[in-house]
Amino acid sequence: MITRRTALMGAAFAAAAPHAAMQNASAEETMTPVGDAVDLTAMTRRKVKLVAPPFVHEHEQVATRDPEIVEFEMMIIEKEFEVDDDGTMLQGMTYEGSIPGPLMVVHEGDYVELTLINPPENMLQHNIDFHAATGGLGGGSLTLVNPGEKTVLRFKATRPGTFVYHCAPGGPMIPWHVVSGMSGAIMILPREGLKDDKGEPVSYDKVFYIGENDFYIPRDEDGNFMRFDDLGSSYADTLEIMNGLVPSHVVFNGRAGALTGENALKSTVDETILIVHSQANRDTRPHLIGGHGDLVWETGKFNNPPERDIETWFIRGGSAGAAIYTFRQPGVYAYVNHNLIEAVNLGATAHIVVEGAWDNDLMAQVVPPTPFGEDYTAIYNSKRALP
Ligand SMILES: [Cu+2]
Repeated sequence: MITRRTALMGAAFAAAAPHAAMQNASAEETMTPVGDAVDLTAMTRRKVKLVAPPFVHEHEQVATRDPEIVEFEMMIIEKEFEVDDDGTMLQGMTYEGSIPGPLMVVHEGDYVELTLINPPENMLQHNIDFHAATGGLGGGSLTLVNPGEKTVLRFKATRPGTFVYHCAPGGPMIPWHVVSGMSGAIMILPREGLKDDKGEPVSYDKVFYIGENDFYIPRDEDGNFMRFDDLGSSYADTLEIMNGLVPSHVVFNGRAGALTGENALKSTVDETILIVHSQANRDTRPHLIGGHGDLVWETGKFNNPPERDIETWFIRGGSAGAAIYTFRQPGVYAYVNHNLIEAVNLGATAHIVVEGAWDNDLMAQVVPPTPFGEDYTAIYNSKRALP
């Protein structure tokens, strides 16, 4: 449960002394629900070290073990990020120092046991709300940690799918922490692995984890992006831009260009990729230019059969979706948010460089661009004439 004081904390933060207000409410003031003890001593425990996006820690697709307690550790890091090639800086908040936070993978029936650490160097109170978890604000009410505190949350992974997790410390802190980078995703696989639309098993060779963010960086009177000394001093101006609902940046994995050029993702013809795409705050519409979603769990929930042959899929703000695609042609594929203004002008583009042999049956250039010799003038003028 969240006390009145905790709930009001966000409002208090809007006042003049932001960080003092943020650090006043201690985790002790939240009421911890206590039920009958659960004996999990017979269960196997396994520690998993998280890997920074766009990659993911090693995992089985089909579970060969009985359900177990999977232990993760995440440290909350407040730090400044460069979000584009122009040197625009964001006062960011992160799980594990990356935007998005790392992708966690377990199987249905496993227990997730997370140690969440808020180092004393941080300025603010944080927590974690797992959309995959049941009760207690997704764990948010049991994980509120001040700088210098840590906590351990356990929840049972009962629903298979890809789900967002994000910080939700109360009031206006919630959207601010989320649009400052504090979100990530967890994938709960069915124990028997993924199934296609007909219920047949499918597997993937690799996972790419794309976390999309909308950033709201204020501009000064000259129109230049502002840079702030710390989180506290960035809050008021950032809130004003946030409330206008027009992001300054829409990016994959923390910055424009995080997954393009030298940072492009790599694959090969015949390789099957699972793309997990999360957006904790705002709707988006992934599209693989020159390819498709062979199988798409648009809502990310594996108990529902996937859709086939999708051109563009929709990720609702506050959710994570999953798509499987096997590359058939080599080349550089752009994976974009198909609001093309957001993709091209605001940053939401990734590249996947695919090696392999070109298949002329699927596509061929029959005539390369050539100057035309014939006189099309009469035809052109007739088509151009006003109706
Ligand atoms: Cu936070």
